[in-house]
Amino acid sequence: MNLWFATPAERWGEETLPIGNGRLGAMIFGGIARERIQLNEESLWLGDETDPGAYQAFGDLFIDFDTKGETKNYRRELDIGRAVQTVGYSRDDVNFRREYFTSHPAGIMVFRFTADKPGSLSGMISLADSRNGTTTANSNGLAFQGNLAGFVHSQSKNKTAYDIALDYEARALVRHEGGSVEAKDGKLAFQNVDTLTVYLDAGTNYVNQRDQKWRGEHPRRAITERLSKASATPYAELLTDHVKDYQSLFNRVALDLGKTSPGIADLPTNQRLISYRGGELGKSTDSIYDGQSDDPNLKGKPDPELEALVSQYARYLMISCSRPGDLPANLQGIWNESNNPMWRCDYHADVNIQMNYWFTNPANLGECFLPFSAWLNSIVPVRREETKRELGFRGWATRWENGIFGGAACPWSMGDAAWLAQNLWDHYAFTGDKEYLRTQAYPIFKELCEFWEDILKENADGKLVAPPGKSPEHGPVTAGNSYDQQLAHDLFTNTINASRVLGVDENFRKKVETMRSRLLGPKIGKWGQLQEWAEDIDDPKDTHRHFSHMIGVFPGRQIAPSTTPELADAAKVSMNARGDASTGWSRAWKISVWARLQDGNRAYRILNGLIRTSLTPNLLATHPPFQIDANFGYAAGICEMLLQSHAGEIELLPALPQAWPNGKVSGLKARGNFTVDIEWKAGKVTHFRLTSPEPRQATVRVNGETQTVSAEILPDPTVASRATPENRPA
Ligand code: FUC
Repeated sequence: MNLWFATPAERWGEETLPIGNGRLGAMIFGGIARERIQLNEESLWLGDETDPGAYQAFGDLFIDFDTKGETKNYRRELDIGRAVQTVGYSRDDVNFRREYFTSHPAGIMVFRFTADKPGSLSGMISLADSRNGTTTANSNGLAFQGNLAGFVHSQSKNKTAYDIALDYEARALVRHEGGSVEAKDGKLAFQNVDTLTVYLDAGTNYVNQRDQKWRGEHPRRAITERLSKASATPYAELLTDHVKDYQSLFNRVALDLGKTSPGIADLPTNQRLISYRGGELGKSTDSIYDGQSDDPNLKGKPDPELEALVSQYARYLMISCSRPGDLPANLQGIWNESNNPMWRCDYHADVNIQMNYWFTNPANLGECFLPFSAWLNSIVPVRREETKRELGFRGWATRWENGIFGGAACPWSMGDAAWLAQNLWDHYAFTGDKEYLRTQAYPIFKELCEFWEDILKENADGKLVAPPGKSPEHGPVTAGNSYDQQLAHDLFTNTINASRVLGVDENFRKKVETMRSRLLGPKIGKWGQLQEWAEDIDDPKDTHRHFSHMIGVFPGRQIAPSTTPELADAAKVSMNARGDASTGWSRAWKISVWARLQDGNRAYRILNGLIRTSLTPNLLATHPPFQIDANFGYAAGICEMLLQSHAGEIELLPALPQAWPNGKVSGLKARGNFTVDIEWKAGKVTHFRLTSPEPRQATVRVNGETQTVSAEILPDPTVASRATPENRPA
């Protein structure tokens, strides 16, 4: 459960190791003479209601240590079983140790520096605003504050200023044992200290309420309160509370895909990646993670523990960047060091944010999904207004790029909103939480159906088709693209089901049923492919990273080998033409698509290729600098390979590859709020268990045969699945 390195990180995003508590995040370099801790807070965004703006870096904490002598036994480590990062080394017979964590219960970050000989720590602490604001210091700590007025992201074309400018503030409180600490020129000098503890917090005045103009109280009061409370708590207690809170989520799933030989499992993570790829140990890893090329001549060493680690790492990352009450994970989760980040580090709604959240429920992190719902509900009023103003339709739509104030950019993309709504449906389908469905999801479904009612047009054959648009993000602008058609079908299906479950809107439901039956459906084209466009124009040489006509296979459920075998075969033809290699998130999606098409070996080959080519040494997925969707999409793929529940039954090991003949998994979730444990040997299920908080039965497919199984009653650990619209505290 560890990522570890024998050297400090040099490159942000590729070598630094992330920590976070949902709201606050940091990337830690672990430098010996200079420690750099790069800081983020989720709500530090530029933008307004007409432009997504961009997510911003917050600042950096630097610690310069007085160092003399030779450093030995350096080890930098992230324990994802406890969500604690450590750095250890020795010099002149003194052992130095650092510990870093971000506590969700205490709401702050804690960094502790110790040595086993008293008085060994001397140096200087600085705190820097990413916008060059002034830092003030007193003997207790450091602080900076500012306002985002005057900053504009380079992609915000017609903007010289945004209508919204958030206030922000960061504070570090410093405590020490032994020696002395004093303020000096906006920094803190520490001399002959035994133990140094830094408590850090940052925030903005953002609230997710449009009627409050997106701004609430200045963050200073909350920051000061959290810091004084945390610094008055014994360190051991802070740490214990943090680990307990983290493990209450993380420990729900255990995954064993087979044993790795100790010689490989013990390698530092960067070397382990080289071994996995079949490269030469000790060599630089640079050429490995270019995201595209995979040298088939390199025979990598099997490392099933790494394959499982990458999946559990996704759970670590999700717990660290998306907790109830927070904003959802953006393109980089919460970690970003740039004020002009790639793709605004935003919420892309034509696959990326949806992919971030595909695995949360299957991987038993239902609570971590709630920020997605809260964000989506918060932006609806803005989206509705712009839709009415520009398109004249009821309901709402969005565009590919989205921010936190409802502003969106790029062309209108009709299917995007229905795709976002699909995640909401899935949250209900997994948790069975009707209150959630009634308050957070169904109102969105209903309004989106009205939008589709307004935009669908009858074609010459009497079928309903979406207006001209793009199939993300390539090809011509045409009517009735599979992207839109499949998503309308999905939305209508979810709306029909939801209105039945809630016992509401019978007449409306009938109308939606009629619309669904009249939709132009999936078509098989001249080379046997599943058509991406209404016209039979797919190019068999097209290897574009998006393959939006597969939404019906995964994450949707319109096309499946058991229900629509011809369409499933056509999907295989298209996916074969698209090929396996692509950028990280595209590979990740392919794992799940092939798992749904029940080809476990193919899914495995893609998963293997993703690790070989698309992970940087810190196991984050590259799409320079990195993009977290592929980490999350990878975990979704593993879940789909081991368990599926979209087709009315729970299927165990639907796409198990030969590479994992023996293994076990516990704690995965199936639709209907079942928790599932599976053990297998020689590719066959040898033991399984279904639990549920309520007495209920399920049809379970085990080794090709179905059986009716009564679940054992077990309380549900998901504490916060009952969501009310989150009023995010400033
Ligand atoms: C979509 C993708 C790009 C990138 C961006 C953030 O536009 O096509 O590859 O992932 O989102």
